[in-house]
Amino acid sequence: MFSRKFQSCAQLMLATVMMSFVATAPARAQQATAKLPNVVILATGGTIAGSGADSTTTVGYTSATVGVERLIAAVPELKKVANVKGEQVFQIASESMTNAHWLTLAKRINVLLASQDVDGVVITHGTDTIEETAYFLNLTVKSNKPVVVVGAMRPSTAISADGPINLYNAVMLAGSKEAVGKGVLVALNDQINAAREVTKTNTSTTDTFKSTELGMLGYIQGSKPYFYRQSTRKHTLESEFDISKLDSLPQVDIVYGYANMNRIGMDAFIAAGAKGIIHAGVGDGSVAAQMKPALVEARQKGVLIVRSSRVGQGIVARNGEANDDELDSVVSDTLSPQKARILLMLALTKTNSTQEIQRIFYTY
Ligand code: DAS
Repeated sequence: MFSRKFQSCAQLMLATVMMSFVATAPARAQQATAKLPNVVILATGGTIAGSGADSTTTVGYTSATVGVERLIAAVPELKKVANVKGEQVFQIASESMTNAHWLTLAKRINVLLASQDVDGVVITHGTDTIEETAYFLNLTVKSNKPVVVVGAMRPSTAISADGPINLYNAVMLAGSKEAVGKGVLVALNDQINAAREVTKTNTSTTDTFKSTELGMLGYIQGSKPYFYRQSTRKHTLESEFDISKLDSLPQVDIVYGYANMNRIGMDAFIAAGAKGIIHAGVGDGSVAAQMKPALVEARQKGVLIVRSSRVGQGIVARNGEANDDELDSVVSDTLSPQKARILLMLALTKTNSTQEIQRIFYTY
């Protein structure tokens, strides 16, 4: 069909194209990598780094045993969505998270995000206090770059472990433009939640993280984030809190409300040096008659009182179930007791004024 001469020309051209394709492969790979965002994974432990006796162990496993490099190696697909580097910041079950861990983590994140070589950060974390760490970072990270906190409800050794896909989604989200400026995000189970509202709602199921009535921000589907709302409260760059020079936080404790409660716990916290008390009252932050003298005496000692609620949803109304003007107390708005504790600790690093702290609770 074709002359021999034409065939040899065609073969020569094909060989030339192939050779140039192979020769430029490293540059193209470099170019492709250059296009991917740079995401740092800060590992702190938890179930996502946990291991069980066998593949059916989904409770009664050991948390915080797998290192960050193994977590990354277990998900080679991460390379498709980001250039990833890992740091093992701690290796703990998150029920043991402390204020000191939070200060270390927030300071490290702020150093990383100040670098133009870092586009986003992922924190792998136990699920028990993921909502608290995320909220603390929401108030202390000084960048609008994405910060995504991720965990897992099944250990890495379990059948259908949720850690690998959660980690993949979190890294993708942390490298995405859509997540810029959204505040600290918690991403598990293909859902994107805001740090302020998200909470663990089930002790063991993979769909445990929800923002219940105020709603999650969006979904992750097919390696892409889809946002449908964003938080209306200030966070990250808009936050007035600066922890860069802090090496501790004021002691704030939580008193849980229940029928027939007494003041023993509250008095003990204050005797041990608490500068603030979160009163997690029943209902709309109600104060039992037998507790009122304890609150009055606490205020006389200069201890700041925040009325929160054990209920979990809704606004704790100022001067509703108690006279806050008379008690000189603050209401937590919609913040859970555990998140109200975080905000009060940070507020007390700036002021003891009840009026100022009430403004802070209506702002964040
Ligand atoms: N103990 C839990 C924790 O580390 C395990 C987990 O769910 O991550 O928070």
